[in-house]
Parts: sequence; structure tokens; C-alpha cells
Amino acid sequence: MDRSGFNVNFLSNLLTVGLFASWNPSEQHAKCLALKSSLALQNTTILDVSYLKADSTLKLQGACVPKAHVGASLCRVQFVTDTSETSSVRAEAWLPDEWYGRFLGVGNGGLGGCIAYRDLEYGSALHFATVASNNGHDGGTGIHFLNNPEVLNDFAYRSIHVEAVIGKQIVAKYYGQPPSKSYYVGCSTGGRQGTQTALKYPEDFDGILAGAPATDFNHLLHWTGMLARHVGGLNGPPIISPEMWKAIAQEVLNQCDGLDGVRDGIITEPDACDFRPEALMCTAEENGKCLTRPQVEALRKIYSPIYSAGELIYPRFDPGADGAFIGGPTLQFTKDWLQYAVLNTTEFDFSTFGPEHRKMADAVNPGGIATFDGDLSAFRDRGGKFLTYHGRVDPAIASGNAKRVYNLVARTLGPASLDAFYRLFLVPGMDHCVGGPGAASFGQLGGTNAVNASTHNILLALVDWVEGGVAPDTVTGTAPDGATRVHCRYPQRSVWDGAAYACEA
Ligand SMILES: [Ca+2]
Repeated sequence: MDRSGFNVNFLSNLLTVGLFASWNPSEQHAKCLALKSSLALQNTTILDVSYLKADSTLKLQGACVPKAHVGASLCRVQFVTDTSETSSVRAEAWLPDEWYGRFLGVGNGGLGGCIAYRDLEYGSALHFATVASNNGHDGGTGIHFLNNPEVLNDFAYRSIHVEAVIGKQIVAKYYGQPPSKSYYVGCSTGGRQGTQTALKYPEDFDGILAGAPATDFNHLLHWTGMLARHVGGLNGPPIISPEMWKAIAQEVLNQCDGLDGVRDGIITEPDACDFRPEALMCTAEENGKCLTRPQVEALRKIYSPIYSAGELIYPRFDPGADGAFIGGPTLQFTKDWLQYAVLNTTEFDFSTFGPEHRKMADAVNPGGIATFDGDLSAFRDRGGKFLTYHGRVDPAIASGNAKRVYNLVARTLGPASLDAFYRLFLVPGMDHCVGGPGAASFGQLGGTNAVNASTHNILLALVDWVEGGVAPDTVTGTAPDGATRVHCRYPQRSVWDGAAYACEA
């Protein structure tokens, strides 16, 4: 990645930090291999150390992906840290030759289990010493949680702490000095991990970027199961076909696209959309192009929040999000979580799934997974900065949950505004973590990095905030067609002024 693209703030911060490592490839190569015998870390075994050349392909064995791209020349340190007598976290550090003095921990996805190689590449190419882990188990299923509460603990709160504690020691040994600042990035489960880390280990990171956080985890998985139950997808095919979902998506746009002032295929504020599925109801014979009454009733349910005895359990499915996603691969997370983590059993009939399983999950709350706690005071008071974002057509995690968590933090801590340390950017037209028709590329992990400046790259914006005290007012995203749009921080609103979107308090 070209350094010349960085904006002035970012460069000036680098000069202030002044921690460029001496950079001589053959020297770095030798220093790297020397780590094999010189690293002595608590509860940790060094599995391998290798020097990787820039722009090369790394073949992987036993990983979730067969290969990884290496952007910058770097030292790769693979290690495993025992976290108890029955659990361990396997991880690797990618230490770029050209290091700007910063540490970066990265998260995982789903119930994984998978070292995030693209994130390792992304971070190291931006000159961070970057560490990723397997989250305490290998692969994407929950079977490893069965009869193993310590593996659950790694998943729920410990693996990122291992990355920080052991990773920073590896960095200090290799470069001869500790990192100047430490950052974390992750999305989905990674967003939950970042949130959990801010709550539980506030000293680990100076800046945390938590995308589409899977916070209130038990309720999220309950909602995922209930959506499938409503559309009949728990046992067999859903009652709404993919073709019908396309017709529903069109009708949602017919009713709500124009609410923001522009018919552009994007609903800026889905919470303003009072979608009436009855508009598509069959007036005569069912013909596959209109909705039956059970289908209308199912839509009424998914577009309503889940309440229990007056308590909000989880927000509604966002109008505009892809309904065909319901009952898809993420439903397995709900089943695995209930079976292996909550019920801890080898036999579970998922067809019986219902509200009583939420109560069981709440009661057990394995590993303290919930991550629904507004007390970020320790992280705030140590000067930490928290950036979060959420796509408004995210079918995997309702964007209403991001608002809900923001307001939980606000009423727990009590300030008029969280702007001083916590900012949430809502991204119209963005799917889960990345993608969608909106201006969904802004330097978040997994997304393409359209413009390498802190105005357009939320990771660099976090660096500017932590190191330069310049907080991002907006984040500019780039759409698939190259168009850009300014995204607003909650609770500001995105308003069309006749020519462009602007943010209004
Ligand atoms: Ca619109």
C-alpha cells in the first residue's frame, strides 16, 4: 500500500511518534529467524518463525482458507498460549519490516475458530504489527464448546487479551521497543470481542474499532432463530421463496426509498419505514407473485422487535435487508450455541426451538458471552477511543442493536453526548460488515480500501483520534460505482439538501 496516500494528519502523527524500525531486508530476515530461539513468553510455545517477502502467497495448512496474500515484507511468528489446563489460543504475529510503532489486534467471525489472514495482511500493509488468533478453537462450528468451559472462556473474552498481552511482548522483543499505541479491529463477532475487551481489559488497547458488533449475543442468536421460525425455515424450506423476497424488497423500496428525499435504492433511516406487507397480499388466487396471509403475518413478525414481558429482547429486522438471508448459514450458529454452549449436550432437537431457549441462554450466559453492559467508564477514563459502525441493511445483526447499545452506554455513563470517546457511524445501504449498494467501503476490515486517508478510512481515522486528538465528525464511504457519501455519527441524522447528503444534529 502506498504511503503517499496518507493525509497530513496521519503523516504528522507518524513523525511525532518517530518509531520507524531500521529497514534493511537481509538484516530484518536474520533478526526475524533469531526470534525462534530468543522468545521466552509465559505459558507460550513458539510454533514457527518465518520471514515472508512482500507481494507473495502464503500457503496454509489446517487453516480455514488455503492461502493468504502477503502485502508487505514481514516476520511471521506463530505461537500457542495455554489459557488453562484444558484450553489454548493459537495465534500469529505479522511484523512488517517497515513498522510505524503501532500494535494491532484483530478479531474473528461467527463461532470461529479462523485466523483472519486478510486482516493480518491489511494491518501489516498499513505498517501495524498485527496479531490474529484462532479464538481458542479451530474451525467455524460450536462443537468445541461441548464439555469445555475454558474453550468457551477463550471465545467469550480471553483470546483477544492473549493477543494483546503476548503479542505486545513479541513486538517489543523484535523491534527492541514496545508499541507506542495499540489498536483493535474486528467486525460481527469481532465487534463483540472488541466491545468485550473494552469492558473487561480496558488497558489492552488505546483505540478500538468494532464493526457490526454481535453484542447481546444470546439475544442475537435467539432473534436469528426466531426469524427462521417465523418464516418457517427451522424445519425445511421457508414459506417465502427467494423470488418472493425480491418482490418484497421492491415493495419495501416503493414504500420507503423516497422517505429520505431521494429514490436511489437506499433507505437512509430504516427505523422511519413503516412497511405494510399487506400491500402485496393476494386479492384473488395465490399465484406465487402475491403474499398469502401466513406470509404477511410472518413479515409482520420479522419487521417487529422481540419483546418479552415489556422488555426489549432484540430490535427488528431492518426493512431493506435481504430476507432471503433468514434461515441461511448463520442459523447454524444458533443451533450450535444452544446445543454445545448453553445446553452442553450431544443431542438437541432444534425443531423444538422457541422463547424458552432464550431464557435458558440468559440463565447460563456461557463464558459471560452476553456483552451487553454500558459501563465503559474504565476504558473512557484511561483515554481509550471507541469507534463503531453498522450497515443499515445488515440481515445478520439488526442495525437497531447498534443504536440500542449506544443508548445503553449513554444512560449508564450519563453524559449528554458520548462524542468524547465513543462514536457510532450508521451506514445506509451496507450489508453485514461490508458490501451492499451503499457507500460501504471506508477502510473497514474485509472491505476494499477505496481512499487511503483518514477522512475515508475509519482505521486511519481512529489513529488520528488516538494520536492526534482529531475525532472523526463523519466518515466518507465509497459505493461500488465510485460515488461517495458522508456517513453520520449517531444520533445525528443524514439529510438530503437537494444536492448531497449532509449530517444534521
Ligand atoms: Ca432513498
